[in-house]
Amino acid sequence: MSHPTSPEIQVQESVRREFYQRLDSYSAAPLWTALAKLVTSEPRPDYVPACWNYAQMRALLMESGDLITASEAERRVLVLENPNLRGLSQITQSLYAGLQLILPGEIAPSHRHAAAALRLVIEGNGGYTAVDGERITMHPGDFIITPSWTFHDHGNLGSEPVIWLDGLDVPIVNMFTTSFFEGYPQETQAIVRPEGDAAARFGATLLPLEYTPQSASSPLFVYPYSRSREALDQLYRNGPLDAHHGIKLQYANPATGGSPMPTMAAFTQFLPAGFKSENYQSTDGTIYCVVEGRGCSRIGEETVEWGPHDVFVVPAWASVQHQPSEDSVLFSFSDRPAQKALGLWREKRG
Ligand code: GTQ
Repeated sequence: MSHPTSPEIQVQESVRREFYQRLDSYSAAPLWTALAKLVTSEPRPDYVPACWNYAQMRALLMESGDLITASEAERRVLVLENPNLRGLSQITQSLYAGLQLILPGEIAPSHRHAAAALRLVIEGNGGYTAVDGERITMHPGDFIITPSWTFHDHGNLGSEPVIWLDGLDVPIVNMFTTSFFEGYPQETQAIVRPEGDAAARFGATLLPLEYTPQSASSPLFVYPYSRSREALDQLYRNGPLDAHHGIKLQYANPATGGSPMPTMAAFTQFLPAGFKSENYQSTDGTIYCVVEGRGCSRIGEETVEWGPHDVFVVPAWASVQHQPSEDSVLFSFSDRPAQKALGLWREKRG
């Protein structure tokens, strides 16, 4: 059934243009010239696939260490800006990413904000972050969360630089114009629980008696790499591999089974050497960080080559195919839970 069409109005294009100009002075515009760009038949991100080479970024980060202290900078971070979103501090249209450096003896002062943060520890031992009154020692590969409005400060008690990847939902918070920020009265927050307390309460497949979640975020702040690596390894040995994802797991809030924070999901996956994943698309643009291994990924029409600690972006709805040349572990994060909560998330296999 086709719609009955009304006869076309014969009118000169210049007459229409003159009308559009008059509309403009009333802060109004015709929808019909904008509709196709406004409501697209499928996701059309304004940002592009990109990859940041870790050796290059590390050298720049160390250079920044000679220019400013963590304390003066508040956070000494090199923001990873999508090449098509320069000046916006966005790696995708909804997420922020950066590489943060803390040198031995330094402190990044305590503060809190509406934006939620996640960290993937990249290198160095002796670093810590304190979240909500408890200190967490960082080890390479650990996944750490800083839920919305929790005080957090970072420090380095060791003898080597500590570097991690930050992921924040700042563009989402700003899109909703819901940003708040507050400094803590002192440089470091009061520690009210011994280290490991949250892990004992929530991280041992046990829960406190009659526990009801008090927030939308996980009460567990650190997901140690040793445990997630072991899980990936065992599942690889048990098989089978998923054709699109290899062995892939999502980090979970142990009290709800949901994502660790309401706006961002994080994943870890093992891809054995020589594996070639099948094409996969999803609406959540995803930031990857290579924990171990080497390979390349075809992202739409482009191919990015990656090695240890490189960061790369797969835009929303871009078709992705991973081809590790060595046994590889990829960490990734996206805004999937926010999309799911709004009924918007979609995926396509093959
Ligand atoms: O560690 O609190 O990369 O507040 C950007 C903003 C890190 C942090 C960032 C932040 C932080």
